[in-house]
Amino acid sequence: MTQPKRYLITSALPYANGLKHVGHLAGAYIPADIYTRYLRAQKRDVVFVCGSDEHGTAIPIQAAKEGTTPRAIIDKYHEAMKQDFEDLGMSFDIYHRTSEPIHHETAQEFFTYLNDRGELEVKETEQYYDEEAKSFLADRYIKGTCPNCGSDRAFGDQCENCGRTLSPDELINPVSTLSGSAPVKKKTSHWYLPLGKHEAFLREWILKEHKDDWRANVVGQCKSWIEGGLQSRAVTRDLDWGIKVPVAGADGKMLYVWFDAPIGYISATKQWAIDNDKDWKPYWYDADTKLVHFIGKDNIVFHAIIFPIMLKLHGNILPSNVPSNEFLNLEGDKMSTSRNWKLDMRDYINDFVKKENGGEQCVDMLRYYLTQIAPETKDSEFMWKGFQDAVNSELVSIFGNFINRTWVLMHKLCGGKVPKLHEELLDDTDKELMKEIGNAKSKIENLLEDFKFREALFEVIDLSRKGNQYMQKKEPWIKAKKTTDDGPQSTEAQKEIDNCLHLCLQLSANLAILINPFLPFTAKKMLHMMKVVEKMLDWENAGKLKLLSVGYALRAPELLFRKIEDDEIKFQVEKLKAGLVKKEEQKVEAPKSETAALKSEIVFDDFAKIDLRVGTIVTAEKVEKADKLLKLSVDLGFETRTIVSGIALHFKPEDIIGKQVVVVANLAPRKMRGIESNGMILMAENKDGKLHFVNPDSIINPGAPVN
Ligand code: B3M
Ligand code: ZN
Repeated sequence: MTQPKRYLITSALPYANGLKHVGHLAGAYIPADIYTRYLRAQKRDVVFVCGSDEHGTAIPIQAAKEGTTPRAIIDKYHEAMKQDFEDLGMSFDIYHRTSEPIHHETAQEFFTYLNDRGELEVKETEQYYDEEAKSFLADRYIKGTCPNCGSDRAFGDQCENCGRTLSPDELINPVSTLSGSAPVKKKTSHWYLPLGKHEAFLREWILKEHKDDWRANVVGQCKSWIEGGLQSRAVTRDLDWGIKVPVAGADGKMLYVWFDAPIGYISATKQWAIDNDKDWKPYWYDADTKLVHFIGKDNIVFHAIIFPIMLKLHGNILPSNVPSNEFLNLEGDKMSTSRNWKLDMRDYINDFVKKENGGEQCVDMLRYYLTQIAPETKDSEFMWKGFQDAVNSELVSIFGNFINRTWVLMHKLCGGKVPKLHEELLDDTDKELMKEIGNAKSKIENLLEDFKFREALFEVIDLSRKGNQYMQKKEPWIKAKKTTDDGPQSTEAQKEIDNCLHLCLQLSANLAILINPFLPFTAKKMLHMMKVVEKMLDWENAGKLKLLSVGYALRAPELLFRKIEDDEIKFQVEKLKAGLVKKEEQKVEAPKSETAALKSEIVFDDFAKIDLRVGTIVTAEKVEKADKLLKLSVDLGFETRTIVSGIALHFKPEDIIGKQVVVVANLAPRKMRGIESNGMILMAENKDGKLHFVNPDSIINPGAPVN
């Protein structure tokens, strides 16, 4: 593997409109932090940037809610988020903010560069305007009735009740949230980025070059977008909060937040370079830089399609990878800020990390659990009981226990010093353990380079498990009885004890190196116990068996992790339930049947039993010896399903990847040709007998309900 010369790692810039929850942390921050810490331990040239996203309508809306100014909102939440990230060990080289002048200049220069070269087009359209407030209305400022579910909690971009993505034009009885009056249509011009012009590039770059090294969910979503037809996207808005469009006469127009926010990665790098007397340019212009964006799945198109087009037009490098995570649910339900079903980072810090509650070890406990359940390929679930189990039966009972036993026995049986290794006495069990230590490094390294953090962490814990098994087999405490029975000195038994503890100590040093990217506070504590300097944690030391020198005196054992008690878990679950804001009771009316039913009539309850969802086909292949069947994997947002479908005579597998379909998602599984099919895809049959997909008229989130 040839190494790139340098790395630029980014985590999505969170909106400065509120505190962020652990779902965010698991998605875009912890994985990036693990990766960066690993690269640093490898002594690679790496810069890790993040910062607050301080523009967009989310900010003035929050300001209105809190009865204050947008400026006050960003100042408040920027500081709060920065602190939370710091408390949870995120090791950004810079945590910047998009309200800084350097960012405004950078974003404006970017826009001007593209505009001057004719890469943007200006178009006139009609948009909703509030005559009382004298203001064009951003999507979020228009409320109305949802055309889909009839709820009156629908906004110009999305219905809060059913989750459907909307455009302002679809709302029934639109009302301005600024003045409460009905908006009128008014002409306005905006700058657009024509994505369609770049289709060939995207096909080549994503669907060919990166089809294997990017995650399937990312490639799948991009494919859906590309196949769905790439529309021009407006990159400016009529707003009074944001970055001014740098064109004479464009008063009242701001850059769209999704135009400026990713440029925030560049301005953060510039600021970092100023602060550290470095040159920022190679990080964004030199092809030998590996740029990696860590994000959540709702940000995929912006980082994998739109921003890369902007970067290409601007002469910058493109991302090498865009590892995106799916969503993290909480105790069986979607995390939601509006319903207050969430665990804020700040709440975890207050309840666990504050000194009296456990301190830094609790940071590592959360980092551990969130990595173990990371929604890398599908949505996953934060369960308080699961957190307790992960801490008590893995961190405490396996990893912590191994380290603790090693230290206690070393003090008891080897005088508190690293004992000698008597090579002539090494048996197969010893050699096996030595081999495992040697192998772990490359195993974990490969997984980390592949962004498989869950598996990598599993390997580290597994190595400590092997340490426990080794010790259990060697039973130095039994041998110790022998030394005292036969006289204390230089017996064969003592030599065996020495060998066992010597190897356990070298393994402990290795574990400190390997756990460091994941649980940095634990690694630090282990360094302290070993009385060695941080340099030992250099990744190149992993796999070595002479990290601790013979005769070196080590400190007394300290427990690495405390247990999580039942009442702590109970308290958290109750707190969560008590805080839940109930969804408004929503009346759902039965649709009237207009055509005479061919099948016998059913009541609404029968219909309501069927759970229809929009899915995206991610893979498709022929089923052996069954010419009508295709085996599909379909992304349903919350999970990816295998579905066997009788459509092989109508479609070639390669032609349907990325297609959106409607899936009967709660159909009992059934086996077809030995393959378990979990659901059914709706197809319409034309009178010529040809099958057609039934699908939404524009690309929407996989998992969206069809009602
Ligand atoms: N602030 C959206 C989000 O927090 C947006 C990310 C920007 S990354 C450049 O999900
Ligand atoms: Zn709705």
